[in-house]
Amino acid sequence: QDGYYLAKLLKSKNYTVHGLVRRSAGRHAERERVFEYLDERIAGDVTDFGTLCRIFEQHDYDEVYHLAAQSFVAESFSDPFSTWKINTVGTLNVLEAIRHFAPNVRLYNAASSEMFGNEPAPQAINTPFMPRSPYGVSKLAAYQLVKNYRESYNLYACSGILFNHESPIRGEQFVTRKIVKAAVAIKKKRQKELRLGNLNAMRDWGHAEDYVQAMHMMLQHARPTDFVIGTGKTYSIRDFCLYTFDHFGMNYENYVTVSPEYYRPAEVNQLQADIQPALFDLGWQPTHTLKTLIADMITYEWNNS
Ligand code: G4F
Repeated sequence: QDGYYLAKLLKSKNYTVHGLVRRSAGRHAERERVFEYLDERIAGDVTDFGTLCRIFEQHDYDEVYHLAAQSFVAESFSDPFSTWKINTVGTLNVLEAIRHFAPNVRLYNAASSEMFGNEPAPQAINTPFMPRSPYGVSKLAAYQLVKNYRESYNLYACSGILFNHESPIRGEQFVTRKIVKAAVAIKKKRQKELRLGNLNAMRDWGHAEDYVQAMHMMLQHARPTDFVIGTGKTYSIRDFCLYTFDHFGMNYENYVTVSPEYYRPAEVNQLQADIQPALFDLGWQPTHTLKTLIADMITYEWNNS
């Protein structure tokens, strides 16, 4: 999702865009679509240090956006080892390869609001980090590595602590796409119910198309600086269901059931970004509200399912 919107943005600014793409046996339409704006696909994997070194040795990049991750929080509880390897060792590989072969590159690292855990909302850049999942821990370690490399080796390396960001092409396991997909399928009489986990968790949801603008702006900033990026608003999963089903004149309570299988061993209860520095120091602001985000997701789903 983020790679797609970022490549689209960079192409609109006349960049040449290369994408590091993991080899995959299958080719399905949605996966292919995300490559639409790439000038070149470079086969590779962030867990493979040798390949990264070779890539940075052979190309003279100006900017690097490190978005590669095992980004599904629930999966990190069932597979913490690969989460750690991809998210933390992967970031270390990128940093080491840049340090040795491309020390003048500007690096953006995708950090996450999951790093805050249950610290009280709103969360800001100086809020303590208390992650509640192997995913959050892996992202926090990567965040600290980026900071450490910036300070130790004078690299232009910074992290965006991004709150949840969604879009029509969000992965289907994430709760927003799952809800939108189900509401459309129910309206089209292809599905009868939707099983979810914790409806009371609250998230600060923005549109990925807005958030890639912030990534780009961070790399144009005079000094490498970490920023919190969100909308500053928070809503529950229940609210998201209510607005989505309401779009079709349906009451979500008639279709949504709570199933313990979707509960996590530990939950992050409420995320809400303090976006003052993003507004005033970075000059970025979101253009979407939760309702326009949901409308965009519904339109796509309705036309493509
Ligand atoms: O959509 P989610 O899976 O996203 P989550 O866990 O907040 O993580 C996302 O945002 C992070 C930024 O804060 C990113 F770093 C991360 O990579 C990812 O993009 O779940 C959102 C909430 C959770 O509280 C979860 O418990 O929805 C709750 N939920 C309730 N029922 C469910 C479900 N989540 C999923 N995926 N599926 C359910 O059925």
